[in-house]
Amino acid sequence: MSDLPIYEMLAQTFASEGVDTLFNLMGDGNMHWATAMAHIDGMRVYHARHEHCACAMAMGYYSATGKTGVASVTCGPGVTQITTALSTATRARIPLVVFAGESPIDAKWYNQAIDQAPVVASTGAHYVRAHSAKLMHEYVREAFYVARYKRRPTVLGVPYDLQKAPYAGSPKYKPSAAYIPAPGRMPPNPETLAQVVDKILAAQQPIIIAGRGAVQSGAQAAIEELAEASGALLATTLPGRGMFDRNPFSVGVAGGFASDVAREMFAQADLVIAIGASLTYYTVDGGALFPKAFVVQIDERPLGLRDGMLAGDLFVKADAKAGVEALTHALRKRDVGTTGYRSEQIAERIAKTPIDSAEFSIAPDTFDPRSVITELDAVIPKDWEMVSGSGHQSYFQTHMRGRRPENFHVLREFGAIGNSLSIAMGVAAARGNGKVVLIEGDGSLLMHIQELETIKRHGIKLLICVLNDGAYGAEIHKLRQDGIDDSGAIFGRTDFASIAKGFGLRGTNVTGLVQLAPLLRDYESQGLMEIWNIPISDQVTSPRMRRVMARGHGVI
Ligand SMILES: Cc1ncc(C[n+]2csc(CCOP(=O)(O)OP(=O)(O)O)c2C)c(N)n1
Ligand SMILES: [Mg+2]
Repeated sequence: MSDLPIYEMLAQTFASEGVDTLFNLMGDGNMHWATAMAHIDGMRVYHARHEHCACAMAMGYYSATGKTGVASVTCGPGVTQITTALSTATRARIPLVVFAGESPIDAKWYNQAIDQAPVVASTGAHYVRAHSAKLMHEYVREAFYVARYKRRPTVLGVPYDLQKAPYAGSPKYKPSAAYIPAPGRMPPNPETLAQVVDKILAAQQPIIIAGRGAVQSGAQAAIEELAEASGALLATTLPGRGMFDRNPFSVGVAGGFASDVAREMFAQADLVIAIGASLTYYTVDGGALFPKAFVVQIDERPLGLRDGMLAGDLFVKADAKAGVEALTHALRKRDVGTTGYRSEQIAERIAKTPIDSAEFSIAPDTFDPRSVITELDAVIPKDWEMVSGSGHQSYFQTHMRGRRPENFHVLREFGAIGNSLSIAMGVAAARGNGKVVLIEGDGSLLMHIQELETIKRHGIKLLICVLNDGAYGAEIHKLRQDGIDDSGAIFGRTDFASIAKGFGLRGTNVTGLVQLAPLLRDYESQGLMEIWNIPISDQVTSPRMRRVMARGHGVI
């Protein structure tokens, strides 16, 4: 038995897990531990203004670094505040560990007491009830093991009186890494591959969709080779976007956000090969994107049933890169020269068809969001980190070109607004070079605007571009379609430049798109976060919104 209080020992175990950055909001339940964390050499602790935001920052930190995100909240209200962040992390399969206090184990009554485990369980996250002074190492290890290996967010609940007791367990901590199998790349089954080769040889119009698993496996070059060998066009999921932007046979993103030409090509497809893509409801646009295609899925973890739909017709369980290389090899052995979907005419159609050619009348002093994105795409260097906001405006930024999927950060799996400012802060904290841009809607940004104070206090540098339609755009378009009063979703265009200045930061209300290039030079030449408040038309509806409205809402 040592004299070290449990909270000190727990901080050391987090450091042993490789944690170097913590996003925190203090209360009784976590303040001793968080202070001990701050005293660890090299540990960076960011103190947020809302617990939800602390968790979302940790998620952004993961998105930028691949390391487990770590946040901390107090017991009771600290935990109830984070249910949206946990639900988002669960759906996005983000390794996140949240150190939460629990109400004192020896108290007869405590005003913040709540049964935390079922609150956390309802979000799909894992809860570790740390009630034994002896088993503290096991608890921390379990939290990191579940977060990392099962890719499931985990909340560690430690009663705060117990945290002050002396630690009674073994002195040496064995980190979770020792318990995480590293089986290497899984090769595909040759018999299943032979069936895929048959399908490719019989296909006239094959399309490949590559997803996050393909990015993580480093499969991009191998996929382009397979596409060439099989005559397939190329597409990506939203998290994989940008992967093939330089390839003339790439149609960009698949799914609800797909361009006109991508939809046209998918409508004719007779074979779709999904690689490292789980084929969510959104990727297949609820089943409407490629109704005629036979679907092959190459994935380490094929799901079969996905979002209430049959995900594929033939499943190859394999690592994306290993599976694709083996498939190209098998195809080359049998190929008699397939051209598939590829021709000069197709490449020309892809190059020349506008993403969306619908016309709208744009009120004076506002901009077409499509022109705004084109200008931002030209002005913002291609290697900067791009964080995607939510709401209706998020469609437009999807069509920025020539950027790597690793530089896009999009965590929208739970469909909640209000996360992206914090996610961008986590990315910016990880990068520390100011080359981080958040493109966000006005409503979503206002939901947690208090974090501008955190930005100022910690000197976090990022650029925020607000596509400001003065409304909850996602709602007004649907209300208008149904002929219902839209005034409850219209608020007027908030003056974000003044808000930024009020927090001691920089802001500009943009009046002409020609301002953006000099504004970027200005932003780069100094050290503060900056907001560009760009008024956009509330008339321009995205093709996705138009289709959703035509179908009568349903799931969007
Ligand atoms: C937490 C949460 N509350 C409410 C909603 C419903 N909702 C979806 S989009 C949206 C409007 C977002 O407005 P803004 O950020 O300005 O983006 P816009 O749609 O105007 O482009 C709302 C209220 C939601 N998705 N999540
Ligand atoms: Mg808006």
